[in-house]
Amino acid sequence: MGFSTDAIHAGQIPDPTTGAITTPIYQTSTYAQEALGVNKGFEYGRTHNLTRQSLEKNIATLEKGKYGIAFASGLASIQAILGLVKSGDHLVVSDNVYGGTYRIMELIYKDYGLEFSWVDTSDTKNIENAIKKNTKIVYIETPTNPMLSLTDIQAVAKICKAQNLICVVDNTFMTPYFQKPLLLGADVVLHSTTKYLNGHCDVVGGMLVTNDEKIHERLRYLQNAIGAVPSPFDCWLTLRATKTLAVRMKQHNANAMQIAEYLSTKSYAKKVIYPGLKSHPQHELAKKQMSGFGGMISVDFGNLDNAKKVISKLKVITLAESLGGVESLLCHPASMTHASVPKEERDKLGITDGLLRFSVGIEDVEDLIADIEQALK
Ligand code: P1T
Repeated sequence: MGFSTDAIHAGQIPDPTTGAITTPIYQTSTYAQEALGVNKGFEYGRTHNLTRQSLEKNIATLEKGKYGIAFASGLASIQAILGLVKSGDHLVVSDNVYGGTYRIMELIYKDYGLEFSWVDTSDTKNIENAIKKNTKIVYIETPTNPMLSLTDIQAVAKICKAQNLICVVDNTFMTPYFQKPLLLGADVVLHSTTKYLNGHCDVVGGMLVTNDEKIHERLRYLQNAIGAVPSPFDCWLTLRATKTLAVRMKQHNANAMQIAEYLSTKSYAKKVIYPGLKSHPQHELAKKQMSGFGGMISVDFGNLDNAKKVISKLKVITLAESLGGVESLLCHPASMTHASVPKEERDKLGITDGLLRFSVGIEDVEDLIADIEQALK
């Protein structure tokens, strides 16, 4: 089936009682059992929920995976990934990831005996050099948040296969509409469904997708044992949202391309980073492993004062954490999403005080450009 047909139908179960076309919100914490050990396959809300199962099947289908495992947030799904390894194990991770990913690994799980090597995974040699005897996982974000640096998923998956390592790809920025890591050889795809998959800034959620039986079994166990599961209502909202993922992503992409091109002509913008621009150092890789460039643009305005001026003048584009919603948002990574990354690390990565990250929404692009134009003036 085509992407949109799957998005609209996969995992959707007409209600067996009434035939309701929309999967209901099974808002229940438990289920009646006919006798001891006799039930309909549903025992307790943390373990089983049909709205959640529908969402899991839906997103797994879009990612070309067999199994989807839903979580209460993107970070809860990252916690589950860390449950695939144990104290003394080592992970190689992209040096520029979402600040919260850095925080849970370096500032929390390191104290539980996990080791992390933070490397620039845009050069796969750095990954090979960082792999040690106790390495179990290579974890990449591509494009990275917020520098939009790319990693060659196929090349990393090949390294992982050869050395029996688990390759995890955070596909939050691209969504399966533009990038399918499992088809490129990755073992697990990770999402903050808070972002494009839900797309309306009204749900916090996470999802893991895999084709690997054993990894699925362990993740399913962790989902229930840790208990960071999403509510039935949040699953229902996200299930509703994936139906329009294709049309939204096309518009995010078209708007972002136009805005990135517009910003590239403005001298105020010292550096415009967007994988769709020829000036992006990995534009060729972007064309190879992605079928679009997404809705995220990062712009360096030179210094904090300039960045503050832009922030204060924008009217339609709103200053806020998060991304991937229909409304355009603006973020100052150094003080917001990446505040838990030490300043010297941020400086090394290019997350300067003058850097602003645009999550380009699907409003009329003329209005967005007019908003930016009046702010730059
Ligand atoms: O916020 P949460 O749903 O827990 O997802 C965490 C997460 C994971 N991976 C990526 C690439 C992310 O961008 C995020 C969350 N990011 C933001 C809140 C942000 O504004 O960048």
